[in-house]
Amino acid sequence: MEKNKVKERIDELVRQLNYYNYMYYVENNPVVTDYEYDKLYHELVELEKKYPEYRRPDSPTLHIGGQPLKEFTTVSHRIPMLSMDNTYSEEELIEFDKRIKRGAEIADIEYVVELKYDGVAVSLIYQDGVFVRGASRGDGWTGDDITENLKTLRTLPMVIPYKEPIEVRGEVYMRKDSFEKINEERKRTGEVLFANPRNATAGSLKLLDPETVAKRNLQLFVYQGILKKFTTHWETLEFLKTLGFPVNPYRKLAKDIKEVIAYCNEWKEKRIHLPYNIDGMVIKVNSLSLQERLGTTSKSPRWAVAYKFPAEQAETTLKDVIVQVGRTGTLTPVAVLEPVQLSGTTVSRATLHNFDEVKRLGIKIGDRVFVEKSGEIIPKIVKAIQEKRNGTEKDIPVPERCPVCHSRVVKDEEEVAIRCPNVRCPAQVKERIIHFTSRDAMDIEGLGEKWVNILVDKGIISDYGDIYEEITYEKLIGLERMGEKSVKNLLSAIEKSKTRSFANLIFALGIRHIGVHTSEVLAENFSSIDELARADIETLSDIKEIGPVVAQSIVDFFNNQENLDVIKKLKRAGVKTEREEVFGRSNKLAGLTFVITGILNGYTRDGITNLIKRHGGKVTETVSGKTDYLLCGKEPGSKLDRAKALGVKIIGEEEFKKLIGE
Ligand code: 0OW
Repeated sequence: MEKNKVKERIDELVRQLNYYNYMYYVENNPVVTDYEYDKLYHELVELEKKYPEYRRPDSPTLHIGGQPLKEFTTVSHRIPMLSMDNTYSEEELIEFDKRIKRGAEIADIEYVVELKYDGVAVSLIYQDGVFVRGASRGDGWTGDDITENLKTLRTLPMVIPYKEPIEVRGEVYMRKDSFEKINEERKRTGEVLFANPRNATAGSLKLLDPETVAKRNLQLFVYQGILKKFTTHWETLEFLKTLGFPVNPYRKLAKDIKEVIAYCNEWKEKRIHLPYNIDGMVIKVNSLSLQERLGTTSKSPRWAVAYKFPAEQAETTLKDVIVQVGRTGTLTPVAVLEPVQLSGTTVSRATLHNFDEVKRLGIKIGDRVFVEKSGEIIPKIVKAIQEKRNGTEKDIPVPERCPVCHSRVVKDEEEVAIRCPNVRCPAQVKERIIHFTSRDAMDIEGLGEKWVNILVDKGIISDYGDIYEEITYEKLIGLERMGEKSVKNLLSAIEKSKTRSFANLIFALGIRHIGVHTSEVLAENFSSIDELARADIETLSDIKEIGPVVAQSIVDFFNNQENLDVIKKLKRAGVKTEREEVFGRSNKLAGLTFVITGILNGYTRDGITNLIKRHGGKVTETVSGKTDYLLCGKEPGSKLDRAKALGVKIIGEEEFKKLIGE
């Protein structure tokens, strides 16, 4: 294709794909199938690779995220990003309205009422219609330059059909379902959970690697446009929508404060049906010239207020505080409550997150307390009702010793958590072995929580190295509910686990902060456990995606003699502690392109991708004429139909293993 045809094709593809994205993400109304979209997207990626000079600043391929930063630069807001005064009742709203009328000496004030998205405020600057800078609100005057991270938001337009300088402000937020999914993944990989979608959003925008941000499925609603074109806020929002910005459809032009109050009450009930959290409503004077005249105080505008919904609260008694010890030794206080009804569920537990929180709340055992379920999934204690104390309440001491093994606890300087440092603590021993045998680790069928607890309590195993040396036919057959068949199954599952992939083994070790993905990154960069154990902080930090906290955690793990002793047991038992490719990186798949669909038995998606690459093959997302093999697992997706239609060879896991001589 000659050059000008290529440029035309790229322009056409970008226009089409951006329109499909807008309809899918902003209007929630997809106009093409995923496969149609993938095909065009794949064509654009290939053309941009061949003709980088024609890559456009508004190309949808920019949403995948650029290179990781070492740190954020600080930028200042030309106009400070102020927060708002809060109101909590109709009376306060009426008071606000009276104040405006006095200040403006006008009898009738028109307001715009918007939802108050519970996220993180950002500023977006466009020059000549191109997104050039994105910043966090920070303290209102200066914030972090998070342009690269914001480019990963599918709902943020990279280019707009407006060439004058314009700044747009909005709220980045996370949908409730994305929040659930991310916390499930973090639970599986032993990472600290996010308390609510807002924290998850703030944590995600603080990441230095945009590719990781892109996986957090962050969304955006814009709520303000700073440009000299209109006389009212309402027109500005309408205009922003025509430029392609995601403007929330739920907003009201209220002719007086009565209509404002009615709209707020309407949403107090309706908000639980929204796919994202709102923590109130925002009320703004509609006239921009009146906004200008009213001006701002040092921290907030006089022409806007937030109306906060009263969070669902209930009163009950704090009966006890128990301390849970997790796999990595973290001690977490949990409140045991007198069961109470709260937004449709019976609540008898509330998380206290950590002991700093216990101190901040100043709660005592026996207290009457208010519990609340606002954005969080797990209810939290908001305050102790001190005036109801009768002197019998008991202080909650910060534990000096682990409740399970009585070792002296340690406090992590960079975290508020306190931990039991004893790797032999029974609570940690059990949690670590359960983690070791779990699906994404060594995947030992039949050795889950129940049997690990039995075998540890009977003193048969005390670390995951013992699994291979101490679990014998004789010891098992004597246990109740362990018949001949299940003994045989368990022993063969243990045997089979010795050849799990190197990445699975790294994950199975249970090093703090190391999840499934980081394990695969490490498996890519080190060829054996010994080599990983020798790595120092610099070597580890040089690896993309390995930050200083993770690097330190790895070094600490291998500096602990107990851990090295357990690894010796694994080696003695013949567990593979080297990367597969040490048994032969090959060119068996050189020049071959694979697409993967469905669930594969022995591999995660990243694992199989890396394996194909190690044997010289290529992996792409969409089936096309260039695809040599479709590697098909259980419950294949639409790619299977596509492969059949194109006559692409379809193979399963076994044929694939033959291809690489496994
Ligand atoms: N979170 C929101 C929201 C909104 C600004 C304009 C000047 C003062 C408030 O939904 N819908 N509208 C505004 O308007 N602000 C919002 O959130 C604020 C921004 C900074 C702190 C809050 O998150």
